[in-house]
Amino acid sequence: MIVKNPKFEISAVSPKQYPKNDLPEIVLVGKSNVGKSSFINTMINRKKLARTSSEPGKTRHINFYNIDEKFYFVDLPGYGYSKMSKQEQEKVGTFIEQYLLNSKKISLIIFLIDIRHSPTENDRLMYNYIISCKKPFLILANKADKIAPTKVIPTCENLQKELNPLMDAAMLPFSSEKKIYTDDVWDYILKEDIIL
Ligand SMILES: Nc1nc2c(ncn2[C@@H]2O[C@H](COP(=O)(O)OP(=O)(O)O)[C@@H](O)[C@H]2O)c(=O)[nH]1
Ligand SMILES: [Mg+2]
Repeated sequence: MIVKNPKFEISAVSPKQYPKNDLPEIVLVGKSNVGKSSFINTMINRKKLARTSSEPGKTRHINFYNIDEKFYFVDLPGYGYSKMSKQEQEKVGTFIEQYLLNSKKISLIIFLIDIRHSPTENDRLMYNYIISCKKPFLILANKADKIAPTKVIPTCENLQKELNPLMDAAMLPFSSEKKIYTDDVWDYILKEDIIL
């Protein structure tokens, strides 16, 4: 898909500020630094629309990016930021869960993990939470540029087995660094009628 006019719309701190229209939302979930904001920039082919690098001061902000008035990419705060107190991390977790639970417009949850590592404890908690939301979701094994191209598919399969032994969730590799696999993700989004 060619994105023509992506716009940053709002950095919401409370549900009152969420956009008041019926556009579907594609939500990015994953630990801090896994590449959520980079994913958005890569998909829309813009360098800096979504702010990258973790900002611990902005952990309660949900950023809405309006993509050609067709749908939103929603950048949720990352969990597991190591410099944050446990208490603060728990608050972030609750904040993320509240959004996932209450938003009626989520059409896809994109769950990012790092292709180089086994899912963390927090990843597993979040994965289980996402399953309990009963909404469509896609797992992306990000930073695929960091491993040899021939290892990408077998590594994805292993990660999928670890996280989802039934292997019934869709999983694709991704790399913002190399900007490969973007067509696969667009194909998935369009094929599954996530956006119309
Ligand atoms: N090698 C590589 N680095 C990436 C990739 N995606 C993101 N990064 C880097 O990882 C860091 C965190 O990315 P960011 O998008 O801010 O992560 P977020 O906290 O999940 O939003 C930045 O330094 C990015 O340049 C990727 O696919 N490959
Ligand atoms: Mg980010």
